[in-house]
Amino acid sequence: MSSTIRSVAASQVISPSVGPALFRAFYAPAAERDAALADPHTLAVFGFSTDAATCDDPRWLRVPLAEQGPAQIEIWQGSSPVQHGVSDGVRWSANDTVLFGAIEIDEVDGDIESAAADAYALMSSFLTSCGFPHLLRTWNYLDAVTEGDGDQERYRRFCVGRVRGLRALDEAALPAATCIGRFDGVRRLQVYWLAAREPGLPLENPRQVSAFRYPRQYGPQSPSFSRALLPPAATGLPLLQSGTAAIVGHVSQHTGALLEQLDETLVNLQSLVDAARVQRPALPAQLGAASLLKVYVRRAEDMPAIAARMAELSGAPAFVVLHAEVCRAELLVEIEGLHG
Ligand code: 3EB
Repeated sequence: MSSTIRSVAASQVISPSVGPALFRAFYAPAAERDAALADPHTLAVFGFSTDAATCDDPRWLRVPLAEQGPAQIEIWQGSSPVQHGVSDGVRWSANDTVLFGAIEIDEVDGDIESAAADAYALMSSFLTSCGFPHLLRTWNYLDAVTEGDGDQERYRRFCVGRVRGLRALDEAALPAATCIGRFDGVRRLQVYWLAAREPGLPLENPRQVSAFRYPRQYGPQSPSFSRALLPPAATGLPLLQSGTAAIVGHVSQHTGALLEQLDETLVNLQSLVDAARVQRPALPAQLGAASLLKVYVRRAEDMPAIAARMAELSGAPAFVVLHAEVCRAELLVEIEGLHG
Protein backbone atom coordinates (compact mmCIF):
# COMPACT_ATOMS: atom_id res chain seq x y z
CA MET A 1 0.00 0.00 0.00
CA SER A 2 1.23 3.41 -0.75
CA SER A 3 2.26 5.81 1.94
CA THR A 4 0.38 8.45 -0.05
CA ILE A 5 -2.87 6.81 1.00
CA ARG A 6 -2.38 6.65 4.73
CA SER A 7 0.26 8.23 6.83
CA VAL A 8 2.81 5.65 7.88
CA ALA A 9 5.07 6.04 10.86
CA ALA A 10 8.56 6.98 9.69
CA SER A 11 10.06 4.00 11.49
CA GLN A 12 7.96 1.73 9.31
CA VAL A 13 9.02 3.21 5.98
CA ILE A 14 12.11 1.08 5.64
CA SER A 15 11.66 0.00 2.05
CA PRO A 16 14.46 1.57 0.00
CA SER A 17 12.30 1.74 -3.11
CA VAL A 18 11.48 5.14 -4.57
CA GLY A 19 9.01 6.21 -7.18
CA PRO A 20 5.30 5.50 -7.41
CA ALA A 21 3.92 2.47 -5.61
CA LEU A 22 3.35 -0.45 -7.98
CA PHE A 23 0.14 -1.39 -6.23
CA ARG A 24 -2.06 0.13 -3.60
CA ALA A 25 -5.24 -1.05 -1.93
CA PHE A 26 -7.44 1.10 0.26
CA TYR A 27 -10.96 1.62 1.55
CA ALA A 28 -13.00 4.61 0.44
CA PRO A 29 -16.57 5.87 0.79
CA ALA A 30 -18.98 4.06 -1.52
CA ALA A 31 -19.71 7.31 -3.36
CA GLU A 32 -16.22 7.18 -4.88
CA ARG A 33 -16.96 4.09 -6.95
CA ASP A 34 -17.50 5.68 -10.33
CA ALA A 35 -14.45 7.91 -10.00
CA ALA A 36 -12.37 4.85 -9.10
CA LEU A 37 -13.66 2.92 -12.12
CA ALA A 38 -12.93 5.91 -14.37
CA ASP A 39 -9.26 5.73 -13.38
CA PRO A 40 -7.36 3.56 -15.91
CA HIS A 41 -5.06 2.35 -13.14
CA THR A 42 -7.90 0.70 -11.25
CA LEU A 43 -7.68 -3.09 -11.28
CA ALA A 44 -10.74 -3.80 -9.14
CA VAL A 45 -13.31 -2.19 -6.89
CA PHE A 46 -15.29 -4.15 -4.32
CA GLY A 47 -18.59 -3.01 -2.91
CA PHE A 48 -19.49 -4.46 0.44
CA SER A 49 -22.80 -3.83 2.13
CA THR A 50 -26.06 -5.36 1.03
CA ASP A 51 -27.19 -2.34 -0.95
CA ALA A 52 -24.10 -1.91 -3.15
CA ALA A 53 -25.21 -1.03 -6.66
CA THR A 54 -24.71 -3.31 -9.64
CA CYS A 55 -22.67 -2.24 -12.68
CA ASP A 56 -21.35 -3.96 -15.81
CA ASP A 57 -17.70 -3.01 -15.47
CA PRO A 58 -15.81 -6.33 -14.99
CA ARG A 59 -13.61 -4.63 -12.40
CA TRP A 60 -16.61 -4.07 -10.11
CA LEU A 61 -17.44 -6.85 -7.67
CA ARG A 62 -20.42 -6.69 -5.39
CA VAL A 63 -19.99 -8.71 -2.20
CA PRO A 64 -23.25 -8.34 -0.30
CA LEU A 65 -22.25 -8.48 3.35
CA ALA A 66 -23.80 -6.08 5.81
CA GLU A 67 -21.25 -3.59 7.03
CA GLN A 68 -20.67 -1.84 10.32
CA GLY A 69 -20.81 1.92 9.77
CA PRO A 70 -21.07 3.74 6.46
CA ALA A 71 -20.75 1.69 3.25
CA GLN A 72 -17.16 1.35 2.07
CA ILE A 73 -15.59 0.20 -1.14
CA GLU A 74 -12.16 -1.36 -1.52
CA ILE A 75 -10.05 -0.07 -4.39
CA TRP A 76 -7.03 -1.75 -5.97
CA GLN A 77 -4.82 0.31 -8.24
CA GLY A 78 -1.57 -0.38 -10.00
CA SER A 79 0.94 1.99 -11.55
CA SER A 80 0.29 0.99 -15.17
CA PRO A 81 -2.99 1.23 -17.10
CA VAL A 82 -5.19 -1.85 -17.08
CA GLN A 83 -6.92 -3.79 -19.80
CA HIS A 84 -10.16 -5.48 -18.84
CA GLY A 85 -12.83 -7.66 -20.33
CA VAL A 86 -15.06 -10.69 -20.02
CA SER A 87 -13.95 -13.98 -21.57
CA ASP A 88 -15.88 -17.27 -21.32
CA GLY A 89 -17.54 -16.35 -18.05
CA VAL A 90 -14.41 -14.85 -16.48
CA ARG A 91 -14.36 -11.17 -15.68
CA TRP A 92 -10.78 -9.96 -15.66
CA SER A 93 -8.48 -6.98 -15.57
CA ALA A 94 -4.72 -6.88 -15.83
CA ASN A 95 -1.81 -4.49 -15.85
CA ASP A 96 1.81 -5.32 -16.65
CA THR A 97 2.35 -7.51 -13.62
CA VAL A 98 -0.96 -8.50 -11.99
CA LEU A 99 -4.18 -10.11 -13.15
CA PHE A 100 -7.47 -9.90 -11.31
CA GLY A 101 -10.21 -12.39 -12.22
CA ALA A 102 -13.70 -13.14 -11.02
CA ILE A 103 -16.23 -15.91 -11.61
CA GLU A 104 -19.78 -16.11 -10.31
CA ILE A 105 -21.61 -19.41 -10.69
CA ASP A 106 -25.16 -20.22 -9.67
CA GLU A 107 -25.50 -23.45 -7.74
CA VAL A 108 -27.79 -25.98 -9.42
CA ASP A 109 -30.16 -27.40 -6.80
CA GLY A 110 -27.89 -26.20 -4.02
CA ASP A 111 -24.94 -28.30 -5.24
CA ILE A 112 -22.03 -26.24 -3.93
CA GLU A 113 -19.51 -29.01 -4.70
CA SER A 114 -20.27 -28.89 -8.43
CA ALA A 115 -20.36 -25.09 -8.44
CA ALA A 116 -16.90 -25.03 -6.84
CA ALA A 117 -15.58 -27.67 -9.26
CA ASP A 118 -16.92 -25.69 -12.23
CA ALA A 119 -15.56 -22.38 -10.94
CA TYR A 120 -12.08 -23.77 -10.27
CA ALA A 121 -11.95 -25.67 -13.56
CA LEU A 122 -12.85 -22.46 -15.38
CA MET A 123 -10.27 -20.53 -13.39
CA SER A 124 -7.61 -23.19 -14.07
CA SER A 125 -8.10 -23.10 -17.81
CA PHE A 126 -8.23 -19.31 -17.84
CA LEU A 127 -4.98 -19.14 -15.88
CA THR A 128 -3.12 -21.39 -18.29
CA SER A 129 -4.00 -19.20 -21.26
CA CYS A 130 -4.01 -15.63 -19.91
CA GLY A 131 -0.28 -15.07 -19.43
CA PHE A 132 -0.60 -14.90 -15.63
CA PRO A 133 -0.49 -18.60 -14.69
CA HIS A 134 0.48 -18.26 -11.04
CA LEU A 135 -2.36 -18.02 -8.58
CA LEU A 136 -1.49 -15.84 -5.56
CA ARG A 137 -4.74 -15.29 -3.69
CA THR A 138 -8.36 -16.41 -3.90
CA TRP A 139 -11.56 -15.20 -2.24
CA ASN A 140 -14.59 -17.47 -2.06
CA TYR A 141 -18.02 -16.26 -0.96
CA LEU A 142 -21.00 -18.60 -0.70
CA ASP A 143 -24.33 -18.63 1.06
CA ALA A 144 -24.84 -20.63 4.26
CA VAL A 145 -21.32 -22.00 4.47
CA THR A 146 -21.83 -24.15 7.59
CA GLU A 147 -25.23 -25.57 6.63
CA GLY A 148 -25.43 -29.37 6.51
CA ASP A 149 -24.20 -32.08 8.85
CA GLY A 150 -20.87 -33.87 8.94
CA ASP A 151 -19.28 -34.35 5.55
CA GLN A 152 -22.40 -32.91 3.89
CA GLU A 153 -21.64 -29.48 5.33
CA ARG A 154 -21.52 -26.98 2.51
CA TYR A 155 -17.99 -25.83 3.38
CA ARG A 156 -16.73 -29.43 3.24
CA ARG A 157 -18.45 -29.97 -0.12
CA PHE A 158 -16.89 -26.74 -1.34
CA CYS A 159 -13.42 -28.03 -0.38
CA VAL A 160 -14.05 -31.25 -2.34
CA GLY A 161 -15.27 -29.37 -5.40
CA ARG A 162 -12.40 -26.88 -5.32
CA VAL A 163 -9.83 -29.67 -5.55
CA ARG A 164 -11.81 -31.42 -8.28
CA GLY A 165 -11.73 -28.26 -10.35
CA LEU A 166 -8.11 -27.29 -9.86
CA ARG A 167 -6.12 -28.62 -12.80
CA ALA A 168 -3.10 -29.35 -10.66
CA LEU A 169 -2.86 -29.35 -6.90
CA ASP A 170 0.66 -28.58 -5.84
CA GLU A 171 0.82 -28.27 -2.07
CA ALA A 172 4.01 -26.24 -2.41
CA ALA A 173 2.21 -23.61 -4.49
CA LEU A 174 -1.15 -23.10 -2.80
CA PRO A 175 -2.58 -19.57 -2.89
CA ALA A 176 -3.58 -17.63 0.16
CA ALA A 177 -7.38 -17.68 0.49
CA THR A 178 -10.57 -16.65 2.16
CA CYS A 179 -13.70 -18.79 2.24
CA ILE A 180 -16.60 -17.12 3.96
CA GLY A 181 -20.37 -17.34 4.09
CA ARG A 182 -22.89 -14.75 3.03
CA PHE A 183 -26.28 -14.49 4.68
CA ASP A 184 -28.21 -13.37 1.60
CA GLY A 185 -29.84 -16.70 0.76
CA VAL A 186 -28.59 -16.47 -2.83
CA ARG A 187 -27.09 -19.78 -3.92
CA ARG A 188 -24.39 -18.28 -6.07
CA LEU A 189 -20.68 -18.95 -5.58
CA GLN A 190 -18.42 -15.93 -6.03
CA VAL A 191 -14.72 -16.61 -6.61
CA TYR A 192 -12.19 -13.92 -7.35
CA TRP A 193 -8.44 -14.00 -7.43
CA LEU A 194 -5.07 -12.39 -8.06
CA ALA A 195 -2.50 -14.01 -10.33
CA ALA A 196 0.95 -13.09 -11.56
CA ARG A 197 3.48 -14.00 -14.24
CA GLU A 198 5.88 -15.51 -11.70
CA PRO A 199 5.04 -17.62 -8.66
CA GLY A 200 4.73 -16.12 -5.20
CA LEU A 201 6.08 -17.66 -2.02
CA PRO A 202 3.43 -19.40 0.12
CA LEU A 203 3.95 -19.09 3.87
CA GLU A 204 2.60 -21.07 6.79
CA ASN A 205 1.94 -19.96 10.36
CA PRO A 206 4.23 -21.63 12.94
CA ARG A 207 1.35 -21.40 15.45
CA GLN A 208 -1.03 -23.36 13.23
CA VAL A 209 -1.21 -26.70 11.49
CA SER A 210 -1.25 -26.08 7.75
CA ALA A 211 -4.86 -26.17 6.58
CA PHE A 212 -3.90 -28.61 3.81
CA ARG A 213 -2.76 -30.98 6.58
CA TYR A 214 -5.84 -30.67 8.78
CA PRO A 215 -6.83 -34.06 10.25
CA ARG A 216 -9.81 -36.01 8.90
CA GLN A 217 -12.20 -34.69 11.57
CA TYR A 218 -12.53 -31.45 9.57
CA GLY A 219 -13.68 -33.14 6.40
CA PRO A 220 -12.79 -35.56 3.61
CA GLN A 221 -10.74 -32.95 1.73
CA SER A 222 -8.40 -30.70 3.67
CA PRO A 223 -8.71 -27.03 2.68
CA SER A 224 -6.40 -26.10 -0.18
CA PHE A 225 -4.82 -22.80 0.82
CA SER A 226 -1.67 -21.38 2.36
CA ARG A 227 -1.84 -19.13 5.42
CA ALA A 228 -0.22 -16.24 3.58
CA LEU A 229 1.65 -15.56 0.39
CA LEU A 230 4.46 -13.20 -0.50
CA PRO A 231 3.87 -12.05 -4.06
CA PRO A 232 6.73 -11.71 -6.52
CA ALA A 233 8.48 -8.38 -5.99
CA ALA A 234 7.75 -7.24 -9.55
CA THR A 235 4.03 -7.03 -8.73
CA GLY A 236 4.44 -4.56 -5.88
CA LEU A 237 1.68 -6.44 -4.08
CA PRO A 238 1.74 -6.47 -0.28
CA LEU A 239 1.84 -9.61 1.86
CA LEU A 240 -1.44 -11.46 1.28
CA GLN A 241 -2.81 -12.87 4.55
CA SER A 242 -5.49 -15.54 4.31
CA GLY A 243 -8.65 -15.53 6.33
CA THR A 244 -7.30 -16.04 9.85
CA ALA A 245 -9.19 -17.03 12.98
CA ALA A 246 -8.61 -18.07 16.59
CA ILE A 247 -7.14 -21.43 15.64
CA VAL A 248 -3.96 -22.72 17.30
CA GLY A 249 -2.61 -26.00 15.99
CA HIS A 250 -5.80 -27.10 14.27
CA VAL A 251 -8.09 -26.42 17.24
CA SER A 252 -10.50 -23.50 17.66
CA GLN A 253 -9.71 -21.46 20.78
CA HIS A 254 -11.84 -19.34 23.17
CA THR A 255 -15.20 -20.82 22.21
CA GLY A 256 -17.90 -18.29 23.03
CA ALA A 257 -15.42 -15.53 23.96
CA LEU A 258 -15.56 -12.85 21.30
CA LEU A 259 -12.74 -10.49 22.22
CA GLU A 260 -10.41 -13.34 23.20
CA GLN A 261 -10.98 -14.80 19.73
CA LEU A 262 -10.21 -11.41 18.22
CA ASP A 263 -6.97 -11.11 20.17
CA GLU A 264 -5.88 -14.66 19.22
CA THR A 265 -6.64 -13.89 15.59
CA LEU A 266 -4.49 -10.76 15.74
CA VAL A 267 -1.64 -12.79 17.26
CA ASN A 268 -1.94 -15.17 14.32
CA LEU A 269 -1.85 -12.29 11.84
CA GLN A 270 1.25 -10.85 13.52
CA SER A 271 2.82 -14.31 13.41
CA LEU A 272 2.33 -14.29 9.63
CA VAL A 273 4.01 -10.88 9.40
CA ASP A 274 6.92 -12.27 11.41
CA ALA A 275 7.18 -15.28 9.09
CA ALA A 276 7.09 -13.04 6.03
CA ARG A 277 9.83 -10.76 7.37
CA VAL A 278 12.23 -13.70 7.50
CA GLN A 279 11.89 -13.73 3.70
CA ARG A 280 11.44 -10.00 3.13
CA PRO A 281 12.94 -7.99 6.02
CA ALA A 282 11.84 -4.68 4.50
CA LEU A 283 8.20 -5.44 5.31
CA PRO A 284 6.85 -3.28 8.15
CA ALA A 285 7.43 -5.20 11.39
CA GLN A 286 4.09 -4.67 13.07
CA LEU A 287 0.57 -5.34 11.98
CA GLY A 288 -0.78 -1.79 12.00
CA ALA A 289 -0.22 1.31 9.92
CA ALA A 290 0.69 -0.62 6.77
CA SER A 291 -2.17 -3.13 7.15
CA LEU A 292 -5.54 -3.21 5.42
CA LEU A 293 -7.79 -5.62 7.30
CA LYS A 294 -11.18 -7.13 6.56
CA VAL A 295 -12.93 -8.35 9.69
CA TYR A 296 -15.70 -10.90 9.26
CA VAL A 297 -18.07 -11.22 12.23
CA ARG A 298 -20.59 -14.06 12.58
CA ARG A 299 -23.17 -12.37 14.85
CA ALA A 300 -24.44 -8.95 13.80
CA GLU A 301 -24.79 -7.92 17.45
CA ASP A 302 -21.02 -8.37 17.95
CA MET A 303 -20.04 -5.94 15.21
CA PRO A 304 -19.96 -2.74 17.31
CA ALA A 305 -17.74 -4.30 19.98
CA ILE A 306 -15.38 -5.67 17.34
CA ALA A 307 -15.23 -2.33 15.55
CA ALA A 308 -14.52 -0.54 18.84
CA ARG A 309 -11.64 -2.89 19.68
CA MET A 310 -10.21 -2.66 16.17
CA ALA A 311 -10.24 1.13 16.39
CA GLU A 312 -8.04 0.94 19.51
CA LEU A 313 -5.27 -1.12 17.92
CA SER A 314 -1.83 0.40 17.87
CA GLY A 315 -0.76 1.58 14.44
CA ALA A 316 -4.40 2.20 13.50
CA PRO A 317 -4.75 -0.36 10.69
CA ALA A 318 -7.39 0.40 8.08
CA PHE A 319 -10.30 -2.00 8.49
CA VAL A 320 -13.89 -2.78 7.63
CA VAL A 321 -16.21 -4.94 9.74
CA LEU A 322 -18.51 -7.21 7.74
CA HIS A 323 -21.30 -9.55 8.79
CA ALA A 324 -20.31 -12.96 7.46
CA GLU A 325 -20.36 -16.62 8.42
CA VAL A 326 -16.99 -18.07 9.35
CA CYS A 327 -16.32 -21.70 8.26
CA ARG A 328 -16.44 -23.24 11.75
CA ALA A 329 -19.59 -22.80 13.83
CA GLU A 330 -17.68 -21.95 17.02
CA LEU A 331 -15.60 -19.21 15.41
CA LEU A 332 -17.09 -15.75 15.84
CA VAL A 333 -14.55 -13.68 13.94
CA GLU A 334 -12.06 -14.05 11.09
CA ILE A 335 -9.68 -11.45 9.65
CA GLU A 336 -7.81 -11.30 6.35
CA GLY A 337 -5.16 -8.77 5.55
CA LEU A 338 -2.95 -6.98 3.09
CA HIS A 339 0.27 -5.86 4.73
CA GLY A 340 3.16 -3.85 3.43
C1 3EB B 1 -9.32 -21.92 8.95
O1 3EB B 1 -8.31 -21.36 9.34
C2 3EB B 1 -10.55 -21.04 8.74
O2 3EB B 1 -10.98 -22.92 2.66
O3 3EB B 1 -10.09 -21.30 1.51
C3 3EB B 1 -9.83 -19.63 6.20
C4 3EB B 1 -9.27 -19.19 5.00
C5 3EB B 1 -10.60 -20.76 6.21
C6 3EB B 1 -9.48 -19.89 3.81
C7 3EB B 1 -10.47 -21.80 2.58
C8 3EB B 1 -10.82 -21.46 5.01
C9 3EB B 1 -10.26 -21.04 3.82
O4 3EB B 1 -9.38 -23.14 8.76
C10 3EB B 1 -11.25 -21.27 7.46
